[in-house]
Amino acid sequence: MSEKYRKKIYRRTALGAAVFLIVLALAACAPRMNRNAETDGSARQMTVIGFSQLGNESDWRIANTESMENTFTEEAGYELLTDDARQSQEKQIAAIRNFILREVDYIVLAPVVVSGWEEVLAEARDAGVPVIVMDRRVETEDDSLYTAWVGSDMEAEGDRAVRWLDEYLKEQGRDREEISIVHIQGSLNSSAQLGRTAGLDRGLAGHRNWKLAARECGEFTQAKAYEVMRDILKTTKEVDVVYCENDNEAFGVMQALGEAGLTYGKDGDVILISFDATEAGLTACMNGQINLNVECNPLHGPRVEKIISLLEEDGTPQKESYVEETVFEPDDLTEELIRERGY
Ligand code: GZL
Repeated sequence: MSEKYRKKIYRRTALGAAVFLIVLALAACAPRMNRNAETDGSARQMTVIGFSQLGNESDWRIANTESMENTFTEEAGYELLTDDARQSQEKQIAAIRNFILREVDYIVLAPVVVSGWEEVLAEARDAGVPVIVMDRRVETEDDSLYTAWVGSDMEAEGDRAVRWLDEYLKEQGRDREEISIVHIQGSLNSSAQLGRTAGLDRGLAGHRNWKLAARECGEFTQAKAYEVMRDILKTTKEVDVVYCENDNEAFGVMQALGEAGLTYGKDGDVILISFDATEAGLTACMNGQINLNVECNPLHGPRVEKIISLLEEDGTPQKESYVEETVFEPDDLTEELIRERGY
């Protein structure tokens, strides 16, 4: 081999090695597409979940996010990408598109409102990314746009509250007197608000003596519920019942009622009904500040994982899975029971 040719071979080999090292360095900086988690030297295939969470507006929502984070851990073989949309559907849609680009294995969506999802869900379906809808519902003509839904029957929750109020007023001998009801709604056009409102509306339609004194949106938050209840009480103090669509709204309503000199709960002037049955909500109920707390269970992490595990084994999950739920009155509750419930 001539000296000239040997040098040529040497130069090419050195150049090739240099290019290889540069590519290696660039790959190390590339976004994480590698799905293998190195643990004790063995590579393991990770399942990547893109989770579009609607916000962190309430104790319920925080418990729901924690349930997902506690379930989809690296130890369990998952990479969980959580996006908090802060109540914005636009942000949720952008997050879903980002998850598609990142080629996640599954998308979990907690939708802030029921409508406006067709286009982005079709993009996910066409990209071959299964979407599991969790908690609130999406309304769509084409149910091929999502693989499965798991959550609560919000209309049934509303009906349970109305049935309880009917029986409670009968026990109190007040089933013939005019009952003035203030309704503090959750985030409008969310399936939670639509369902719980539908339950109350059926109650109002079925009881001629029940009158709707006011209906305002409390956005599932304590601050907004306090604000709207305070303003309602400036126009009337003739309030027999306040129907709050979640615990955080109930806390705001309590503050406004107290400031207006009205008592509430088990031995108070005003009957207080709430939804969620969070730890703080049940504690208030146990203390007699809330007359009825309707359970809405946020611990969907394990329920979503069951769906994903089935899909991983090429199984077909149930299209819709409803969570079994109950209601709580003050005498049903102890600190131990509340502690054991996990949220
Ligand atoms: C209900 C859930 C609602 C809760 C609120 O499933 O979507 O949203 O009732 C939460 O506390 O903000």
